[in-house]
Amino acid sequence: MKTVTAWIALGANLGDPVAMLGEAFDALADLPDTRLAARSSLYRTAPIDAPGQPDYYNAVASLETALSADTLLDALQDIETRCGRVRAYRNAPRTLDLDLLLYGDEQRESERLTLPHPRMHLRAFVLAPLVELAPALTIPGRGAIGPLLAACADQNIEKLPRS
Ligand code: A4P
Ligand code: MG
Repeated sequence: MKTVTAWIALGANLGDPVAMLGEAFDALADLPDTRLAARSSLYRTAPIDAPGQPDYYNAVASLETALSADTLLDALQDIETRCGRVRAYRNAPRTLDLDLLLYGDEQRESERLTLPHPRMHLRAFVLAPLVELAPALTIPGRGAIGPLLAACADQNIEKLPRS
């Protein structure tokens, strides 16, 4: 079976975010034709572009998957819905947000799916857990993640000990 490495961002800032991210990792591990290859530590992060919201908890996962990018996005949205996500408005606080960061080295742009994720290279809450798991990773069209993370030094994030 031909597989692709996909990277997923997990985020939550309502309810019990730590429990929610644990459930989300379990749901990713249960996806069909997919192996959960790695999961990062959790990070407690100050909200970006979402003033006044509670802190977020963020993490990333890497998958080896035989699903297409579109089918994978459908599956991520299914998990969000099962975990109680209501799409109120853009950047609304959320029980669970799952974004598809990278699907191999694919680059494409549409309203439904833009790859790489269009804001991932600007966000310490994505880049720090990626550096933890894959320090040599590059983002197609954007460059190496180490220097990109260094450019986000003003963003407040705290790595939590693994439980
Ligand atoms: N979409 C297009 N490309 C993608 C992709 N690569 N991955 C479309 C996932 N979805 C993609 O997303 C809106 C639409 O984007 C989807 O219908 C999909 O078809 P959404 O998840 O429903 O809405 P959203 O999460 O509110 O929007 P978005 O664009 O994902 O928001 P952001 O930019 O990800 O920001 N601060 C901290 N500290 N931590 C966070 O996790 N998250 C956000 C959300 C803001 N501030 C944050 C955090
Ligand atoms: Mg999202």
